[in-house]
Amino acid sequence: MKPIKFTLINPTSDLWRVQAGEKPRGSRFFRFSMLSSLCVAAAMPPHVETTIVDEDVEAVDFDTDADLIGVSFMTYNAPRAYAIADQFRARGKPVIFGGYHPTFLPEEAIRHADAVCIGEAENNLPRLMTDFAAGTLKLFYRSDLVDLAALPRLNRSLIQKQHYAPADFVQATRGCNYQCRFCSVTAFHLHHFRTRPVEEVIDEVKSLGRNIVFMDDNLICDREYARELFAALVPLRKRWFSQCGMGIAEDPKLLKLAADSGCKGLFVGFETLAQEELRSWRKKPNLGRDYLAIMDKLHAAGIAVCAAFVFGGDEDAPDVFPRTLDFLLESNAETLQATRLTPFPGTPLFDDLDRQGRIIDKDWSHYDFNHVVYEPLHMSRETLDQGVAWVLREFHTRRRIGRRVRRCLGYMDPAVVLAGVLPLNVGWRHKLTADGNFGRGTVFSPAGPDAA
Ligand code: B12
Repeated sequence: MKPIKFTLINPTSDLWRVQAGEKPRGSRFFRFSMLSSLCVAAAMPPHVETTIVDEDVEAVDFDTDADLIGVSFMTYNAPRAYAIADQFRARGKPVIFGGYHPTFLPEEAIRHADAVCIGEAENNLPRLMTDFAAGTLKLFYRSDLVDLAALPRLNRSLIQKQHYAPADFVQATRGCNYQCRFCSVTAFHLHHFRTRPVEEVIDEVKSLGRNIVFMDDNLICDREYARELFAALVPLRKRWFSQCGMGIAEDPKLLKLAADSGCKGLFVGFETLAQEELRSWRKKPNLGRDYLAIMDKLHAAGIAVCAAFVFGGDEDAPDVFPRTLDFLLESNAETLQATRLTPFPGTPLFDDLDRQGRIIDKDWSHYDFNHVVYEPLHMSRETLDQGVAWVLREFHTRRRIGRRVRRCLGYMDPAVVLAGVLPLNVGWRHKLTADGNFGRGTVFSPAGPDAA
């Protein structure tokens, strides 16, 4: 078959996009995974030569001799994806799209592309590329959920590893069986959770470096599977990091097995301290949990926690900011993801707020957790924006980072503290300065006129 040159682009925002010849901006810790692109490349038939261009790392060459352009994007980078596609198509290059945003809004996306891949790439691409070669490309390629056994091997040399977080990224599972109303991931995977055969995951992990990140949505959704995976990881003596539900802390055997198999850090969606909010968001697994006790148990197992909190739900008034900060400091969360509630297209939350006429901004570039795009119930949009910025700023003062790092040296592997917790905290300070949160974080006052 005639070789096909395929350039696959990851668009980014003005803030992080590098110009030709420029070095990537910001900490490499905030550039990671690239699994979307690597999986797309791996799903291509053998006669397709893929080049990956990540705009966080290098500039797009609009004069490329590629036969086909692909663009992978979520909601915040849709406008940039469309601008790139329009420019290529004006030069006669065909463009295909894939990722979260085109999956949820294919009719919008197709106005800028020749074909849209709806859902995962693995089943769609062989069909799409056959049609492309025959000149019979269709507008939409829709896939059933992919069977995760025998996924094609990834060629990690397609990315410039030195510009990304110093770890290897792998998926053992996809999706999550929670039904959270704000979550794009569970909507994308049609509320299903799937696993790869443990032997295949272990085979892949064996070929990689010491630090592994399982880029899974909820690694312990199937506890039996998690036990099997963790047990198989023990002899490999890796350090691993992932994301999972807080239930792991209340399953002592599973937690011990995770720690014994090298788990050093978990991203945990605490989401909110308000029980009513958890109920309305359908985050049932968090209901009634003692968050401080959960944190203590994870720390006692030597596991660092990236605590994720979402602000701006209908239960939140301005006192939510100091209360949540108190929890974060008391529990010694090692890192923080504090976000403004963002109704992504495709989620039940988006449909609810849209129906209520509360979404006031549909400029997709603002769907980056750094803008307020809807009308909150118990505070102004400005207060929500500034309150989140305040929490982020207060959490990342130099004094608090110092205290946090000293405290976690008492219960964690020092190598992980010095090579992970410390640079991540410092990296956040830089990122928050660059994206304006540090500035906006000085405006909110916990006892200000808006405070409850
Ligand atoms: C890694 C990651 C990133 C990386 C992206 C690097 C990269 N390109 O890999 C970084 C750190 C840069 C990032 C940033 C952000 N991210 Co992010 N990210 C993720 C994460 C955790 C994993 C992505 C991944 O590797 N998935 C594994 C691959 C295999 O799955 P996949 O992406 O679905 O890819 C498959 C299909 O979609 C399809 N496909 C994808 N692209 C293409 C392209 C073509 C041409 C084709 C044919 C098919 C195809 O095929 C793939 C294989 O089947 C996801 C969550 C998730 N579970 O996906 C969030 C996620 C995508 N991110 C999200 C968000 C909101 C962001 C931010 C905007 C905000 C934030 N702070 O997190 C920022 C933006 C930062 C900025 N510059 O301003 C949201 C997106 C929601 C939405 N609907 O838009 C997600 C879903 C997490 C969430 N909270 O809900 N992110």
